[in-house]
Amino acid sequence: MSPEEKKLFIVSNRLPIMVARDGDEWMVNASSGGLITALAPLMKRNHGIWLGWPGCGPEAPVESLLEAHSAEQGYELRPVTLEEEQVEKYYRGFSNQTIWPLFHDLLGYCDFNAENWNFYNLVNERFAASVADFLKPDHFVWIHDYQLMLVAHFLREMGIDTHLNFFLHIPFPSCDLLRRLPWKYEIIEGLLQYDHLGFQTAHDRRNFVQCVRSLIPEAAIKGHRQRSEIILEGRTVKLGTYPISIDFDEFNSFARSKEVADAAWFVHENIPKRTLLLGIDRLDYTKGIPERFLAFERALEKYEDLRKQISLVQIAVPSRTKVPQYRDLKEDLDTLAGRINSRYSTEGWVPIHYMFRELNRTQLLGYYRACEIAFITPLRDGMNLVCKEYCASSIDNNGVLILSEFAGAADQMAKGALMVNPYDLEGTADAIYAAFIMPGDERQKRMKALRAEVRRNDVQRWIDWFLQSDQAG
Ligand code: GDG
Repeated sequence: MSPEEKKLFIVSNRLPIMVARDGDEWMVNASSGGLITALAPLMKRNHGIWLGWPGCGPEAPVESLLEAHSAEQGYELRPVTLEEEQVEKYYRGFSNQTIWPLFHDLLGYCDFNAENWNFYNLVNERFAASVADFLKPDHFVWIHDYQLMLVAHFLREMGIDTHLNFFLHIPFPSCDLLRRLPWKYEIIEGLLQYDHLGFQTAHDRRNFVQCVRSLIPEAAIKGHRQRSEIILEGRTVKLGTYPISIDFDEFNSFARSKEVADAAWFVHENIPKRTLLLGIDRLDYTKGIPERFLAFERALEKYEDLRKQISLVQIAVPSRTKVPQYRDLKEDLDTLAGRINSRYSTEGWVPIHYMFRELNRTQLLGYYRACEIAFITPLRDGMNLVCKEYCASSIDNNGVLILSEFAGAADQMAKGALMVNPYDLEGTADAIYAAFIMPGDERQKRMKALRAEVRRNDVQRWIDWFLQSDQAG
């Protein structure tokens, strides 16, 4: 049976919904985020199963809530409920305070805590047990992301030899960085229990191969241009590069709707006669928001003709608010935006419009359409879907994209975007000015190239690549 004929069985830390208590009642709320945005359309078509944490513990009547929601969504949602201590140590602890910063090259943020590691194992084992409960022979099992790197290991321990696929949404670090992790062998050996590993970029895949070469010298490595294979103890693990993307057509057509046009008009009506520079990110230290504010400040300092002519609109979506480093970042940004605004604001002009909130989809596309320049400068990012969504929504081909060279998307977008090193404030300030003065025909040429790239390599292509590579050879 080919992967296309099978039923998709997606496993991820979070379900695409959250169950939460509202007074005496339990509510199901749809969530947002890169993975959900990418997979939901396919799951609906395929009537698949999605297994993950619904955001609550075993006290919620989760089965009945999800049954109703599954019928609505068009695919089955299966919960792995977690106790608060598990969420604290597996998710906020090991996943988000060890793996997340380490894999984004930010060693200084890492907390290497043995108890959190134990909980990471325990919860991965629970996920594996739930997969085993629902697994059928016609399933194509596709496990996602850094929270669940050990699920295959525990399934193998249970004697399950089903073909297992994994996709890593975040970068894979260099060997020098991974070596700092006290549990590096367990992570690498655990990942090698999958049959097929997908990475966002060739760079991530090469980093993984280097780690295997250095830590497991008995592994044989065969290299291809797009793929590699690792042969160990008689098993072959396929490695591929699959840059994730978006549903181009969906953004392209929704961006033309009257409601989005109205939302875009509203944005400019409130900040009239300015060129708008847009940043939209989860509030996360990997996204380079303080550096972005400083580069913007440097641009105002260096290029006087930008003053009163340009404003930075930064939407910071609340994220991981219980992790101390995220709360600190929020405070730092509040101070920084306040300092820059007090330094430069004049009557009728505020340099930084900074909002700590989530937008609905119409507002999100309204901002994409209204803002003349997208300013997307992560210090490190697995891919970054916001930059692709901005291009797909730029229906008049008039937007300019400033993009960090450390986003996974840089490989595909470098030809049309103005590429920057977010640590280089001077160079980034110059890119802001270059975007501001860019002639219309050059904007059009660049944005057409970017839109063609995102249209060609859309999310369906990503899924096809992954499924077909799994089938090939
Ligand atoms: C991880 C990796 C990788 C954002 N603000 C709002 C909103 N969003 C949506 C965007 C986009 C998604 O959230 C963010 O995706 P990103 O890719 O930019 O970033 P992460 O959340 O860090 O995602 C990343 C991704 O996984 C996929 O593999 O690209 O590198 O870190 O879709 O539209 N949506 C709504 N309101 C907002 O205010 N509705």
